[in-house]
Amino acid sequence: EGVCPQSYTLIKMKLLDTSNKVFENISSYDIYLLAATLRPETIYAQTNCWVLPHDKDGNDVTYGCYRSHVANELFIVGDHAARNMAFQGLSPSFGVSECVARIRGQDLLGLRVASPISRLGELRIFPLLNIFMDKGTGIVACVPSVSPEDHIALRDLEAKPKFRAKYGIEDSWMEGLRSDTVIMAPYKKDKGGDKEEEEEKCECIAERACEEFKVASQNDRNSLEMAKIKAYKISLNDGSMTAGPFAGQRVKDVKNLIRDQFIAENLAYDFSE
Ligand code: A2H
Repeated sequence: EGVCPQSYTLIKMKLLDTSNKVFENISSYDIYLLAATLRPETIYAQTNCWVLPHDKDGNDVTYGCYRSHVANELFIVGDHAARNMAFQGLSPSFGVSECVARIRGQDLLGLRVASPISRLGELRIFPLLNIFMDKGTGIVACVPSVSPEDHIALRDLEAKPKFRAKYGIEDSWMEGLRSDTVIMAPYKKDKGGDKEEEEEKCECIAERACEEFKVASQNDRNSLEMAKIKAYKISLNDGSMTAGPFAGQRVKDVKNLIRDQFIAENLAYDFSE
């Protein structure tokens, strides 16, 4: 961090529910949430969007509503991202970011966004407590079939009615979310004592990795880290696409083509920090 630049893709998601009075001063704008991802090719299987409602001490977290490079358009992002975006063509003028309103992460929970890349098309915003506001945009696209962090956070939310209630997430919003898949890869797991390996084709890579490393909740940070490394490697190096126009092709070969296509279609932006 700091030394080595990170290259993200920002996925553009239009906010659909803006009737709440927290949006009253900006309701004439088209408002987009931007999620930062290293794996744009997985977004076909995005199931929801994550924001941070409060920090570790329970203090409210806020996002800025920043004017974009296009008239009448706002981007909801963390302030750290907004500063960098102003130098990357994503603000009204070079180096200048203009925040027209602030919105609490908490006030975004449960709202719907359009995610035209995802198979679901319309998604809800859910809380994730492991978001860093100084990384990416502070908004994350949830792809539970590929990302162990996303899988386990979604499962925690599903399994804990009190947790859901605390953030106003309705039970019916959780239905069927985890079944969407996008990458198939051979999953090899050590059988235990001997060196023999079991190999199977797998489309639920994140779930398998969480099982293998016995990740019980999103608070199991050590085992989750191992699951993340394994799932990341397998899905990228050995995976093939099962969704989208490049279905059947190797992830490695088409990853950048898919990203470039999203950018050409104005569904995503390049972003580095
Ligand atoms: B990735 P790195 Cl399918 N705080 O996107 C916490 N996590 C964040 C974040 C933030 N502020 N901003 C982005 N991220 C997540 C997809 C994905 C991702 C898949 C598999 C692995 C994976 C869907 N979620 O990341 O610290 C985003 O999740 C594994 C590392 O900059 C982003 O890519 O290396 C990744 O972490 C960026 O992490």
